[in-house]
Amino acid sequence: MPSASGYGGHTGGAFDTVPEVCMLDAFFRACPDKFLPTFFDEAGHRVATQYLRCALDGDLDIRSLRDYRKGHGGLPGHPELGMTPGIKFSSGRLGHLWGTVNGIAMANPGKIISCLGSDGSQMEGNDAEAARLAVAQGLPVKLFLDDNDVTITGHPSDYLKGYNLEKTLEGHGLIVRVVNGEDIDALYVAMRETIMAEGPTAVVIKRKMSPGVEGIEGTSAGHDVFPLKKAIDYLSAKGLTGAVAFLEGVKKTADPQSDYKGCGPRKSNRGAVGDAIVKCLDTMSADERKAKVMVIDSDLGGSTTMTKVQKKYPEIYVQSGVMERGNFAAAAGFGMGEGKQGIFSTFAAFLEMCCSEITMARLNRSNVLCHFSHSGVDDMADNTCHYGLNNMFADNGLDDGYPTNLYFPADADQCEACVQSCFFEPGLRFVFSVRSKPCTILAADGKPMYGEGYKFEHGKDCLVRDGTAGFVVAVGDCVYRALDAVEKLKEEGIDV
Ligand SMILES: Cc1ncc(C[n+]2csc(CCOP(=O)(O)OP(=O)(O)O)c2C)c(N)n1
Repeated sequence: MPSASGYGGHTGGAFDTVPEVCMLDAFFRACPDKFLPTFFDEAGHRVATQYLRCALDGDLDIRSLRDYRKGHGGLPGHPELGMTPGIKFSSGRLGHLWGTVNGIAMANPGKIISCLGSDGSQMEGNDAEAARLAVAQGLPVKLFLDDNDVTITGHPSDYLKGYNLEKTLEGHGLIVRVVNGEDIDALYVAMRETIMAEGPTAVVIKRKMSPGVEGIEGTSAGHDVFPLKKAIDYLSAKGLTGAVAFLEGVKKTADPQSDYKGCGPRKSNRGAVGDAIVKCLDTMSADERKAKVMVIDSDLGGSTTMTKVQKKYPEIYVQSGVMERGNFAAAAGFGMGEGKQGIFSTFAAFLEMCCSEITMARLNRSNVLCHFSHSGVDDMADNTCHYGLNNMFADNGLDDGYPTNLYFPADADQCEACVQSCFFEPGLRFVFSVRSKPCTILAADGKPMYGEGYKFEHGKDCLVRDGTAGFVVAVGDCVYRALDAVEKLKEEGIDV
């Protein structure tokens, strides 16, 4: 559906965990006094199963499932308490739920609490802390972890060698069972045993991503929205002609406003950041690059376009896991010497996670260039947990003279000029971009404002249009919308 409608984002094996959800449901119904009957899921992107449950429980009109991920449809890309009838918790930032589930267990003595999870979510440091607390307190928390060896950028067994869910959790003191998730009988036995055991326990459920979907099974393509053709092939093979007809009838979404006055073509800001970083690296010798620059991602290198660097200069690129704090700290550590720099990237929403590490990087006088993409709310089929609302948190130091600069360029041209200008500067530099493609800002003469000949000047405001009746001040992707408004007002004789 999202692929057909154009609403993007990760749905991540949305229905892969249905076997364990059905069994948990049976346990909840069989022994209602023993369980808190909530299907907590720390991998919030699998929310489609949650919505299906809401509909089956009668909380949600089944027809509304067609609005999944649609703007204002009430069924966003991650569960959000209070937004969708029947949803009982918020999730969507990986690694943020197990700790909460521990507290819920403490608040509900005598009840067993379950938490679905994933190999991606378990990479977050928070889960290690939650594991220690659950073991120390003997909490009856039961984890069912979909270990499909797939995250957004690939297979953890390739890029995060040594990562092993079973050993990690056992090391913390949990009793762990490992099972093939597609062997339903074995899954039942493991789930029953883990429920019957005392204290915190886990079942590591091995299965391929999107089992049974030809061309997608076992690949990270299953994490994203399915290409329409693959979905149609899958449904057709099962004879589900009604579903196929529905999908074929879904219309692509588009910005209802097609023309922005004073603006040129849309170009990707986040793509421009990746391109500009590559161009800056091009100017260095191979030895210098290797000695002075380290680029690290957090399983979102494709989205933040840092994979452009990975493709051209793999020797300075570290493909890393869903571990923003540790990855940022590594970038800061690498960038601790004069002339050295670490380059870090993820979504702007997750900047909030790194605030303390940013403070310590500042105190260590590190040189870090960060690209926080998907800032704000523009073109996001996601919801509050994925909005990049707190970019200013990066500017969280005292005015101690150590440079910390935040840049939110207006269009792709300015992005490129901005990165070129700050790349070789010392200190902490944060470049923000959006998911969608903003329009190019045109000068009053109709030429690109930040095109050829433009030089980005740090700390200097740009006058896009002059006027006499008042001011409009805008930043980032707001500039092209503000320019459109200014041009329309000028047409009406209001000269702002
Ligand atoms: C804190 C945080 N960092 C990054 C993301 C973006 N993200 C969403 S899903 C995902 C990978 C998830 O892998 P996994 O949980 O194993 O899901 P699967 O691919 O198996 O569906 C990432 C990095 C996020 N939601 N939260």
